[in-house]
Amino acid sequence: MRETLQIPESLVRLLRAAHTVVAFTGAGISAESGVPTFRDAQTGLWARYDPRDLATPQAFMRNPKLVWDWYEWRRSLVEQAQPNPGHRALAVMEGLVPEMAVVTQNVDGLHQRAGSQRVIELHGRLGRYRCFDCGRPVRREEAAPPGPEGVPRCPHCGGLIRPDVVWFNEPLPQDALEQASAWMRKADVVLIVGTSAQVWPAAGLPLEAKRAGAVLVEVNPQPSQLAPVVDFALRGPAGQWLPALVTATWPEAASAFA
Ligand code: BV8
Ligand code: ZN
Repeated sequence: MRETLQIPESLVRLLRAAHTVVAFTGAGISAESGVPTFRDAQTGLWARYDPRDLATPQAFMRNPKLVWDWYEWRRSLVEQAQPNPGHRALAVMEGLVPEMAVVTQNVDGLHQRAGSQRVIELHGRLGRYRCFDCGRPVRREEAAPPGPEGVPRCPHCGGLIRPDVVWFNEPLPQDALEQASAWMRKADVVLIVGTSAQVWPAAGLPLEAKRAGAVLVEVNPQPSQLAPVVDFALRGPAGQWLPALVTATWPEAASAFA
């Protein structure tokens, strides 16, 4: 029998009284779906690469096929993955609070597949592509055949196509960042789930919420860089603690996890 996860009564009261809830998520919420986090050693043929050396425009210019293949590998991992109870708990919560948004650093689309309606993707999305040169969105099926670099090309200008994700040293999509910031400033409770909070400017968003008076709750087996400023820490896997949090706060929703 799994030990019952004790949710502090004060947190239950705060969540029940909350009007606006924001979930700020990172790779850790998808770990229980079998999608490796950035901090985990990468598996198989990618074990010898540090993601931060691959997720840059410089890496793509230096070796387009290596970066392309790495993203295609991750895209196949994600397509085989299923949302886990952590993703589903956030989707259930969205129907139980007056208003809620998920602000995610993840590019795996698992929040949407779990049923979350309002998801703000700060770092783009696997499986979506754009031209490295002219920037136009390019659907995989309309891409021109690969050139000598072994990467499909843009049907408009012949440039290389690339995953539509935000690489290091690239700006975040302005509209996503502004929407995320607006949600953080009006949040009553922010759930910080599965992120080491080392990547900026995303990691600064929960601090905006705190400055505006939000209560911060961290759900993570390890303390993140935001641990010193959170009000509650649920030290364990999101796949266990988020369902426990929803069930403790809204007992009528328990059937969602039966
Ligand atoms: C930019 C998409 C400027 C691609 C990603 C200020 C200070 C310091 C540095 C900077 C700064 N401002 C900018 C920088 C540089 C850089 C940066 O932040 N560097 C860091 C490394 C120091 N930032 C940038 O380059 C950003 N761009 O600022 O541009 C600019 C402006 C104008 C014009 C030109 C330029 C762009 C950053 C975005 C990079 N793209 N992803 C892809 O996916 O391939 S980042 C990528 O890594 C993820 O999206 C994510 O954001 C990050 C990984 O972080 P996490 O999600 O937190 O995952 P991680 O593995 O780290 O941690 C997992 C956590 O889960 C752990 O805590 C673990 O304990 C926990 N966990 C594990 N299992 C579970 C669990 N939790 C719950 N349940 C479990 N079961
Ligand atoms: Zn193009």
